[in-house]
Amino acid sequence: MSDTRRNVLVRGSTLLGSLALAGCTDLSNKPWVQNALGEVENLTRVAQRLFAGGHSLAPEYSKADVARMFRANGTLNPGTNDYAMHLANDFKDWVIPVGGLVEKPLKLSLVDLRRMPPRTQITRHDCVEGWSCIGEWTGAPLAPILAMARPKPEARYVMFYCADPMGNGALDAGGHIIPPPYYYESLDLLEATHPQTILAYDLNGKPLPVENGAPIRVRAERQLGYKMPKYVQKIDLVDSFTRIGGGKGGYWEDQGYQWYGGI
Ligand SMILES: Nc1nc2c(c(=O)[nH]1)N[C@H]1C(S)=C(S)[C@@H](COP(=O)(O)O)O[C@H]1N2
Ligand SMILES: [Mo]
Repeated sequence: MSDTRRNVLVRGSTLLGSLALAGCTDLSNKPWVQNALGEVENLTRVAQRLFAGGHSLAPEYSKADVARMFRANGTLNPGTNDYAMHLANDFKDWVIPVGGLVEKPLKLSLVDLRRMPPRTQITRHDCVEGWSCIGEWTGAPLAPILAMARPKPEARYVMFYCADPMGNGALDAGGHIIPPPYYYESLDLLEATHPQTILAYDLNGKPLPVENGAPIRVRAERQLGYKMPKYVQKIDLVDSFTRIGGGKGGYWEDQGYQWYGGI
């Protein structure tokens, strides 16, 4: 690794440190943003080398196109005691660890995420079940977050683990409870570093409603609905997902949907 590259990385690694400091609100501060941008460019290059394709943008719409009520689908409330506690507490203790194959694991609170330079996008959501809906999403772009965590060279996919159990579980032949799987999804590094891939916290200018994934859901605008996990509680970088869950990269993929959910 060149010295310049190492310096960029070392400076980059202080980004979250300063973010986590109470009272650090100066995000327009130039070195912060510029270092982050350098990191993102490096990571994008790595992702484009690993996976064919580029970062063409999904269409964006105007305020006039936004649906009055954004439709909700799938889990509308995780319904667990743990989630109910976080909801009652305004998600103040909701912390998303970013780990796995990274040099610098992170822990992101909602305050951390809201302090990062935001992105707002008005986009059309397409569900495989045959409906679409246009909404305005605001959140923290994932690319600079991953750049701060510094993916190891082996990292290829970003796994998102959600707070909602899918179903009630079952009983095995011996009467033992088999717990239900939780929703999870994955994106490759190319999609994860796409500029329209954000950890969204607002829908139409207000904190995400529970039914749309409060407090944090992924928006990856070139993807079908099921590729955008709601209620995200943990992020992991991995080299392969074949040993995770049913091995197909996501809850719906394990039920037979295609892993590639590009539109
Ligand atoms: N955690 C979680 N994420 C999820 C789902 C879900 O059931 N649980 N459903 C998926 C599907 S199929 C769609 S179409 C969208 C629906 O998002 P919405 O409820 O905001 O419309 O979320 C996706 N992400
Ligand atoms: Mo969907």
